[in-house]
Amino acid sequence: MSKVFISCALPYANGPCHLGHLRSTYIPADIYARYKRMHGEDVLFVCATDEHGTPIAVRAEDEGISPKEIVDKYHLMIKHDLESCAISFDYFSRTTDPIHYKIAQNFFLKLYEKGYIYESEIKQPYCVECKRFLPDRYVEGKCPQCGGEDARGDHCESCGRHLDPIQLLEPTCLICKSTPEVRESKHYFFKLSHFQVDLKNWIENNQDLPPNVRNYALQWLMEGLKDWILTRDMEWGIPVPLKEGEGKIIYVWGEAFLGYISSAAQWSREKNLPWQEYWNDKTIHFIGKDIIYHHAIFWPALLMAYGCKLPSNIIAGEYLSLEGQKMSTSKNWVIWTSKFLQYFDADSLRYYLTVNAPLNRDTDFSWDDFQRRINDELADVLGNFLHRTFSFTDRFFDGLVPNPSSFDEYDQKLIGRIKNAPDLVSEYIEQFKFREGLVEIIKLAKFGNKYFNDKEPWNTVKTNKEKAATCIYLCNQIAKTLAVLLQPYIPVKAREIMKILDLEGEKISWQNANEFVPPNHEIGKAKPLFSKIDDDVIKKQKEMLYKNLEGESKTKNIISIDDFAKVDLRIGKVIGAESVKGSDNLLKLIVDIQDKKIQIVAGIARKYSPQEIITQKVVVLVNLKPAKLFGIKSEGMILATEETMSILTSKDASIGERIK
Ligand code: B3M
Ligand code: ZN
Repeated sequence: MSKVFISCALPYANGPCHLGHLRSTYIPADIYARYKRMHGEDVLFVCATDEHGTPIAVRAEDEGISPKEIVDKYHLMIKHDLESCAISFDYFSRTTDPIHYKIAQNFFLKLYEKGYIYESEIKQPYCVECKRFLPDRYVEGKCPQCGGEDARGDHCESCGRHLDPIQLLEPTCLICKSTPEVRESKHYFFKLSHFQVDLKNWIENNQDLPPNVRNYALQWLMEGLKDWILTRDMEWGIPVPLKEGEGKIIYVWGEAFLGYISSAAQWSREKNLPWQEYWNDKTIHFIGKDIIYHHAIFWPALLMAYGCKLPSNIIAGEYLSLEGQKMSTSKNWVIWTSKFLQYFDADSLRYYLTVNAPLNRDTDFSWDDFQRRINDELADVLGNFLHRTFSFTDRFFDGLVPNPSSFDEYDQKLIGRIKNAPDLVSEYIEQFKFREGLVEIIKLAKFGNKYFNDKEPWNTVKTNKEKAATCIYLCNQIAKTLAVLLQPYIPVKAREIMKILDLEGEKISWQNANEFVPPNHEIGKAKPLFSKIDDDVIKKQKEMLYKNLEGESKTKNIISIDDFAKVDLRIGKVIGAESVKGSDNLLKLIVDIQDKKIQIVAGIARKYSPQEIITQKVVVLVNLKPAKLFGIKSEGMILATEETMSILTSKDASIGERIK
């Protein structure tokens, strides 16, 4: 049995999974893995969360928690998201697993020993305030190439170029905003340039590589490869396994790839089977197109350096936009998987994201188009065909697949379509043309519907029952073929169809998708499999999505530090409190702010009684224009949250202290 190692790009454990991830990487890989298994190949399908890197470390610092807390949370979330979409990994691990550390460190050591990793003293931004070097995202500034404002130490958002952090113009430390100085630091470099010729040969001779991967890779090779810095001065990461490298960690892209192997190694340990056999037979990486460089250049070079077999293929899914606009998690212009699955099932998502466009083309998720395809294709074509076939079998043939009589030319044509279908779809899937394969399956269902209409079994059942029997016999055969061929695409629904056909227990393989169910085989009752999506459901989704954008523009209402300086906030102590007659909301307070005592009417009575608020230290806005509430003068404002009306307090601050 031939073996195949299939991997998906490792999602960073700093956010949940969204539809873009699923479309470019996870759904296509899963279709492929499921298909291969059904085709009788021995599959090892792995992934893991990528848990290092500066975005995670920076975020942890921002939130005042440890990176581990962040990755623990998102590892579980991502795992859950992918499981909910029926992504059938054999193993899903994490790059913080001790096995991964060991494998990554051994890999580094071996390259070092072989002379492919060397040391070099380089200039790096260093923050004197924070007393540390500032790798990658820890330093921000203007891009030296395009002048873009939001460049990071390693990357410019505006022009997409890879940057050297000391080239940044007007650099500032992301954490304390001070200007870093340039200091020397010793780092480890990978001799990528050494592999220029070998890589070029590999890419040129690998006819299987899809054009997008090939063309990008060749373009970079033409520009000439430079050595890669493989270490960072920071804590969060895998320590460099050398005495002289103490305090340094391996750059996230220098170890994340090993996640494919460490995940497989854990699988091996549990199953007591060697993952290497899979890797050496055939390895296919599924990735998003933004990391073609890493997978087509950097990773193969690392493998060459180590002396390991190179991947057989790299499949790079292109981007998904949302309602015609680029997806953006920071702008909340995104659909999260878990949110989507609150309203729709995973198979409808798998269907839509596959049928929508070929994988090697950018495409758009639009709610209207989603509704149209589900309603027209899944419900009207597929669902309708199956439903009428099963109900007819039940109603007129006691739930038994009828005995056919002779086949006419039309029947023969239909039989031909069924017999051809598995090979046809197979050919597409083998070429990673998942959409084309799915379209073929839907075409078969469409053909089935037309056949059913043309044969009019509702008439012949009364006039010529043999004819009706032949028609329904063949329709059940189409149903079976559809159920098998749909397994890789919409596994949950496909299994439900199998269940109605009472074929669940059988060994279903791709090859027997076109074997006929024998006459008199009893099937179950029809039940609605694909329901239509109502207009208001879609309307509601669109409203929710566009509301995200409004929220975004609200928080974008930036004020300057000078604007903020106008706001005089102080710590005050409540020294008098009473209810306001005729109001359930208001309390009349006297607040001591040290240089004077002021009277404030505060809308917090539903939350606090006068007894509860008295003697509390609160945050007071003291330079608010005085106003009258319920006829009582109010000279300031107590800060409290909007919904839960919790007052902001401070235990340690002294009365009268200014807040800046
Ligand atoms: N963690 C995610 C990305 O850049 C990155 C993939 C690693 S694959 C070894 O899409
Ligand atoms: Zn700093």
